[in-house]
Amino acid sequence: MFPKGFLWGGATAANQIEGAYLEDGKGLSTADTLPGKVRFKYLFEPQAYLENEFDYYPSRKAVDFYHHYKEDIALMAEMGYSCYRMSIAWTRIFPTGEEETPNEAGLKFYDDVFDECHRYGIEPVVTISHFEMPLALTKKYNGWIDKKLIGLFEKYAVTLFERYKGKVKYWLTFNEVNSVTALIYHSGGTIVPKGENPLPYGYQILHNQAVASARAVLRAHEIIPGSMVGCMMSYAPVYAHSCHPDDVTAAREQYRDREGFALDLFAKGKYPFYAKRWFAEKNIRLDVTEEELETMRRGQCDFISISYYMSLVSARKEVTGEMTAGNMGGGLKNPYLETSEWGWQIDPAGLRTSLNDIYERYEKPVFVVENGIGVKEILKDDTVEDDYRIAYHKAHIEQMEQAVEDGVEVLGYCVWSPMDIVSNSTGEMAKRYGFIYIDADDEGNGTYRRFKKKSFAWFKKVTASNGSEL
Ligand code: BGP
Repeated sequence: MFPKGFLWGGATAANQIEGAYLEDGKGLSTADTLPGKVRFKYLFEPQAYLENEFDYYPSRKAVDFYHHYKEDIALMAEMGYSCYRMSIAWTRIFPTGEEETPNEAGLKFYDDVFDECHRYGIEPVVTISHFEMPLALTKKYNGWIDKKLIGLFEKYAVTLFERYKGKVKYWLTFNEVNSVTALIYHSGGTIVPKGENPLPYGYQILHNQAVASARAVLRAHEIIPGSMVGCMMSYAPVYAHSCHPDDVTAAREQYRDREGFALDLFAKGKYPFYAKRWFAEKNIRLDVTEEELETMRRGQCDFISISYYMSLVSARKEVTGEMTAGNMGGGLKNPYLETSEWGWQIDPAGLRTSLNDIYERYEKPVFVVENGIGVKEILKDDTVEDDYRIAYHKAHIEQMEQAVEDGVEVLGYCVWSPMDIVSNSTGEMAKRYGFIYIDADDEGNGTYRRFKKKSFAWFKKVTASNGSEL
């Protein structure tokens, strides 16, 4: 049984849905430099994104939410959404990140979007930075490796809090912030010089974003009394490959590496007890001040939000076996689980495990802000019979309900995604997550018309029954 007021909705990201990449004063963002299918090919040599001209940039048009937002929000309302998780493009507000005054046309666009949401009683849940930032800050400061970004982010966040006070109560600071130690350009806008060890860069950026996040939490509470500011993590439980004690150790290490370390910074406001050894073994020395540590302590997040797609298997070094892909990287294949066409292991029970583990460790409310399955689909008779998507979400909602029955405080559930949008990791439209099909292909061809899939009517029943009718 889900509690009264449980939030049901869907999630998107500005750079994956809006398009209009230079319209109404918007500046170039790092996401606008990412090409299509080769997008992750250059992930570890991002200089290539700035030096080459590619034939197509999916984020520049995305699915044109910028001009379709009234129609799209009406469709979300028709599915009975009570919340909509979306992100604001920093470059619509501060095109280079350093303007004295914000871009009024950009502020107005999101005013219109929030007003449209409230027309239907939909609560916006706003990600301040979702895998994009002004490209100008990469070019001038090399992104988040420079602590100047902390102040610029605070200025951006305060501008949003002051403008949207009364329209937005729920905020998330950085999308999948634990990805930044791996996706250094993608999440931090920083280019690691060729041949240098990326890890010190990754952990300095994570520190800088933890300080920035804490400052945003403190300012939000000051400007918008009653506001709730969450951190956002890509979360996957890590299972030991066997009961061999060294497999258990390997799983604990991978958990800490993937999410545990970052969660402590944002949800406890401090470095984990094992950090000293962690940094010594990785030969990392951070630039950290006492004042920053104090800010982190005072600016811990109010809740923990997660994307949940899969679980992972970890084993001691000598174990080999079939591998599988995943969000932010895969691992050993789990023989008990099916995978999506992109190799992501489907594990509904892992969601109950994740929610229990997080709540037990941090005793803060948890918000599932992404869960979904990407599938190759073809429109037939103006719809898609996506029974597999209904089965996927039904199974995950059932497990989430078990976590609620266990006593975990879960704030809400947002599917990824209300409609087909640009894939973050592959730049494809072909990896379709939506309950609404969009007629657009990987190269941006199509009518961009919206079509309801079978799951659209199903989700309407879920929201209308507060999750009791699945
Ligand atoms: C998460 C991102 C989302 C979304 C999702 C699906 O990592 O927070 O932005 O993209 O993954 O992944 P993909 O689009 O790569 O299939």
